[in-house]
Amino acid sequence: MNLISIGGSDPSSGAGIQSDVKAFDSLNAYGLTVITAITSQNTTNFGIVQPASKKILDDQLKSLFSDFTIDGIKIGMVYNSEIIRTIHYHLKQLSIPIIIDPVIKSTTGGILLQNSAISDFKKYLIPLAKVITPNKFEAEIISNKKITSKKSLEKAAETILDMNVEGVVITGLEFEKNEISDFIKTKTIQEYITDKKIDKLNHGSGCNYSASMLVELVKGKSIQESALFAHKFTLNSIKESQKIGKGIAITKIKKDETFLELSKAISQFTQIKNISDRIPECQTNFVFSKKNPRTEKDVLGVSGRIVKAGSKVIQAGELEFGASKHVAKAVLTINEKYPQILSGINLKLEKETITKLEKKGFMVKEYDRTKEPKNLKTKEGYSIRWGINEALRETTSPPDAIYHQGDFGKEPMILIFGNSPSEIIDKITKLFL
Ligand code: PXL
Repeated sequence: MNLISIGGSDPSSGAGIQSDVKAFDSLNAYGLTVITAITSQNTTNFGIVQPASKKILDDQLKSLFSDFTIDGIKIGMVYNSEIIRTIHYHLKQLSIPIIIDPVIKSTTGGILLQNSAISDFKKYLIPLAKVITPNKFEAEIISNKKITSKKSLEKAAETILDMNVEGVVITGLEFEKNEISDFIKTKTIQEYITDKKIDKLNHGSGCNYSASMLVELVKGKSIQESALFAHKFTLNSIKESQKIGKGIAITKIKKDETFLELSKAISQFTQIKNISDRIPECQTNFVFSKKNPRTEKDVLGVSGRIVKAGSKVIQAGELEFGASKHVAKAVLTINEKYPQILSGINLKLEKETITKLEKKGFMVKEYDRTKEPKNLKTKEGYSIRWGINEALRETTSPPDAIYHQGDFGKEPMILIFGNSPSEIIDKITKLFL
């Protein structure tokens, strides 16, 4: 995947095109850059801005388009009207995903978009975007509406949506103390993603958000899914941020797709309608293994499991390698025969689930726990290995699900497997929606 970041140079590499190249690289995309302006700044001060001339901007864009297949574009700092119009000229015919992060001011106070350029920004740039990701301050300026409540926020998002974009994500909202939310609006959905706030003043989080969201959009993911991924990616980059200079911390991206993928899928899982009805007495774990796992320590799971809390389902602990025993053991066992299977989840066994799985064309296998050899029953962890191997006998491709009807003191259970957590979410969505 080849992506262009059109934006300013930040010599501290905390934001701007330098930060985007790092974000793209961490997600296995190739990052190309078109520099709109050179800034001088560090982690304490914002210095001066030298905008690129029309001539060099033109030529950078031509050079890239004449050589590479471009799959997606992110636009960040554009500074003035001439730059905006030049970008518009080169991008207006494209049909690839374009994401705009409408940066106006830096955290350290630098001007990234001149006041005089705001009307051209709205007229020429915003309509090129599939998605635009302003923070609250930027959304206020673009929509010309003060945001003081959820209601006024939603109105502002609607105004921006009417500028001919498919989606607006307003990031970094703080309605409740210690919480941070992003608000997504498209023609069909309106939704908040909320997490615990990580209280770290940082440089680079907005850039990380839009860069990671672009990668997901280019993969063909929906705006909603891409935003959820970007939300997790960004929070993680803030969590990992480091004080490299004397001033504010710079976000850091830990290359761990296992973590991000699972975290995103768990969020999706907990939001499925009436999913609490599918959680067994012993609760649920959802796991994702590294490739070629050897032990449970190679398998990421939820330390406190995914639990019922009234009619809601919540993730009751952090994601940790080695956090799951049973579901991890099942995935390790199936992975020995089918190395592509890396993810699994356990759900309450219901007749209806099996009928539906079969009706949808999924491969379902069963084992009978009452037939388990007595000498294995007493050995911790051996039962699952035995059962999964029983169910896999005579299979030549991996089953989508394996279940057992219980035994004395053992709750009936179904496990759903997949190559990745998102594949499992696809299967569950097909089943229960
Ligand atoms: O984070 C927004 C941003 C984007 N681009 C450049 C920047 C900044 C913030 O400082 O300097 C070049």
